[in-house]
Amino acid sequence: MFDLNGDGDVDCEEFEKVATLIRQQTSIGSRHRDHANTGNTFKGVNSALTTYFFGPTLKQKLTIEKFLDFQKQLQREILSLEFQRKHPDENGKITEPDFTDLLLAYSGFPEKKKARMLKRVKKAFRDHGQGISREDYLNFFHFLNNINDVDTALTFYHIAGASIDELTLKHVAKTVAHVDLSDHIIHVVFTIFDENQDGQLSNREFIAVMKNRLLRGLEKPKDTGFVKFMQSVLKCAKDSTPALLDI
Ligand SMILES: [Ca+2]
Ligand SMILES: [Ca+2]
Repeated sequence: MFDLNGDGDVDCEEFEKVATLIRQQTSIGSRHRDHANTGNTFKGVNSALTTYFFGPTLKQKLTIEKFLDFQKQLQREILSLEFQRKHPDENGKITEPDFTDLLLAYSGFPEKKKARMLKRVKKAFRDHGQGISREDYLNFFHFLNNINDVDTALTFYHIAGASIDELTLKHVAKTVAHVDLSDHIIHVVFTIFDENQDGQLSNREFIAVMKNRLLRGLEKPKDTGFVKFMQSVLKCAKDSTPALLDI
């Protein structure tokens, strides 16, 4: 989309053209445009980003590899910030209830339902909580990033009549998302989502919810994927370096 002259890379001019166009057409974009009078937040982040993508003189080209690498780093960074906000202990772990809180943040559940889930987790791990490490956390969200493939795989399990117990989830994570989830984090996830306590997760109990979580509450139909991405950059920048906004 950005490569206007079709040479396989994106240069700064191409990037600016498309970014401007998107800003004019979307609701999030216009909200930032309206900020222009009061400080123009968007432009500040944008210039930091263009310098990163195209170098200090803006002469470099942006390759697909560089962009994908940036996206991967950005995702890790945002997740790490979320994790850090829960104040990990001296072993670098957060509590099971804190993990639950992070996971349910964008679920769109009614407060009552969230409270019920949190209560279940608090009760289950009150005396023998092992905590959740940053690696566990990143692994789990890597798994969630592949939730659509996981959904497809689980559908096949349904057709075969098999149940989605803890072992099945572990197996699907490994084969579909290529990630090793620890037994503990799987157990915590089951404690959170197994509403009817039958030891199995139905699609309604888990997958549908996690697809929402992935969207981070940004699922407004008018906004494109790029704006979601820019919104994440903005959130990331705002959370990490307030000074960046003053550029
Ligand atoms: Ca180009
Ligand atoms: Ca169940």
